[in-house]
Amino acid sequence: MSSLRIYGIARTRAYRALWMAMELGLDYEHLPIEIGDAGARSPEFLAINPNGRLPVIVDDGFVLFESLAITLYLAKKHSAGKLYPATLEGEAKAWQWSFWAIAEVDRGVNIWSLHAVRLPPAERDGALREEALKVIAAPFKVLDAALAENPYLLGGEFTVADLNVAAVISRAVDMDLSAAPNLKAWLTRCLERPAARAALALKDEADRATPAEMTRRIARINRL
Ligand SMILES: N[C@@H](CCC(=O)N[C@@H](CS)C(=O)NCC(=O)O)C(=O)O
Repeated sequence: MSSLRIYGIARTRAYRALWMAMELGLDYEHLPIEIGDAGARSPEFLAINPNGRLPVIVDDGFVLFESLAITLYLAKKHSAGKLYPATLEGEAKAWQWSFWAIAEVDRGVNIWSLHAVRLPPAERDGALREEALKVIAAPFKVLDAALAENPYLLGGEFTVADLNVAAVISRAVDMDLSAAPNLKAWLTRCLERPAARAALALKDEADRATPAEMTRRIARINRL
């Protein structure tokens, strides 16, 4: 039995942890728990993650929630000096981009994707979609400029900083990104990595199997 368990159906932010685990070639067990009362809000799951949210990991008895804390932890544990930066400054930059992604673009991309792609067409709200695009326009410009000189966020190599930001905005691949050509090329580069493709395949499969009622519930729970 593997010592790492990743909880959360791949449609959710568990996709980020799955991508990192695959990138690292880890042996892990995936428990595709759903959101809501039968899954992440059940008493058994709340005993592991009292937030009732996904993902959470249990690594040899060590419990960790927050998707990007999970990817940073796994990268540092298994790939220090490679996927996880070797220097103090490199580490700080990886944190910077990770916190930036959560604070600046996570919610906007999620709102956009629900109201552009995931909700049934008749239930999409054009005003919310436009508002989300306005909110992410400035941070996307920042990201595009940061990628003007180098292929990856910390320089010449793909690191956990790229994985975290690309995973947070992965649903932006369906957007018109012509105003941000560096961002677009970098996102494609990141999402074409074999581990990203394998994790995305799980996510797409879970997306396809998600009934409209669940997508409505996601929008309702998260006020998106
Ligand atoms: N900041 C958290 C957010 C976790 C989160 O909101 N997960 C969603 C799924 S993507 C969830 O479990 N929602 C269900 C709920 O809140 O009941 C992280 O990045 O892990």
